[in-house]
Amino acid sequence: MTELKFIHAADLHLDSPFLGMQQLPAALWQRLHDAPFQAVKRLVATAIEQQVDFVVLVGDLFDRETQSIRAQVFLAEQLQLLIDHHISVFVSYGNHDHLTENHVLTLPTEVAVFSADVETKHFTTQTGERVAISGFSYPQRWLETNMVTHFPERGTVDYQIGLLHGAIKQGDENHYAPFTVSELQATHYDYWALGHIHKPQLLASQPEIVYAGTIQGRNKLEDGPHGFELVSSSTGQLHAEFIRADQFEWLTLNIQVNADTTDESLMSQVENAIIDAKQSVFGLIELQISGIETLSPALVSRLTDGTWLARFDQQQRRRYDEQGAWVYSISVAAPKQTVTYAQLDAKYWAQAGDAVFTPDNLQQTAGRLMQYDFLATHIKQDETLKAITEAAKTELFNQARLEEEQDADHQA
Ligand SMILES: [Mn+2]
Repeated sequence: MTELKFIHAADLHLDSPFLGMQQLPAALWQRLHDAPFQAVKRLVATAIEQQVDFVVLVGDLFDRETQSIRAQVFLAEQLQLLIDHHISVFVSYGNHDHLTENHVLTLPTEVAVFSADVETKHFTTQTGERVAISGFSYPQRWLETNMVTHFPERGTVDYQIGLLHGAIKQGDENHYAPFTVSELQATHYDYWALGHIHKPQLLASQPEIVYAGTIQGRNKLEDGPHGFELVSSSTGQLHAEFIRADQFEWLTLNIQVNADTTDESLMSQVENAIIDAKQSVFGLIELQISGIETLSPALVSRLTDGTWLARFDQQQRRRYDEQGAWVYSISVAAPKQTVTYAQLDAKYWAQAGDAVFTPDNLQQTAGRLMQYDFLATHIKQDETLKAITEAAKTELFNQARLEEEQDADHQA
């Protein structure tokens, strides 16, 4: 018999700006911007339908420290709906929405908000099960202390749950309440509800230590399904079940081109691939094109400079609703052959490439942009350096071929 049932969600990021997606048709962009709000509505509907005891929200409810009135009112209304259905709500704030005086007041008074110090709130289910919920909120954007040591020992309750918005300790820079899995296990709590990492994941199973993930993926790095966890008890143990709530999924479609590919044939090839990949939620697609060394340099240029995609937009603008997908970007896999300059030894060419495309050089080039947390994170990712290196290789390869063609034209 289920004695306890609750929902664990985190990283709602209401008011995410979805920067870089403004090229979407206005109606589609509006749907994307609304997606985190719709996902929260789905969470609330599930909570009511499943008659859960309570909902825990583990940080980053809002995307920024100052939230729009709309986002504040929306969340207050949704939480009020839970309270009206006798579902308790526990909230801890994270690094994106850390405690400031202005937003604590906007939530319904019945919502239990954790303060900057670890505290424990008690709850008794209708069947008499006693639950202790321990957690804290971020007092500022960064929190370098190990907060796990501040969590109390497991009390004499039926279930003890820890709320922690943070990241596993690694390297030198640990700005988000760093912890290790064994530290969490040593508390002997019955469940750890984590926030901060946007990919849903199970870190350990006894007890379950779970990142609910962000409720709606916000960019291509947040691919795969997103939602929240429905946690229920079974023979004294708590088990999380992932429930999808997202409205959009970020996908990559691999497209192999060859010597016969033309602008038009590529459009049909992509449309067919989209139909084959169709799924239950709307797909935001990045095309990953391989085999460009077989294409004419002019077609490669149209793929890399956005010309082809602009033409494809005319087509997808009419069909995106029915197809349930939109191609927002093209990424071209660098050619397997490297550029050969007759006067340059291939070995030195490769060495120069290795010397130029280093994490240090990239960060130096980014300069003041590194001051922004989200950009710094992006720039430091291995994938970013790899993508820039690939793009440069493609560009050089294609430039060399265009030059060859021009030389040939002049000689003719
Ligand atoms: Mn977050």
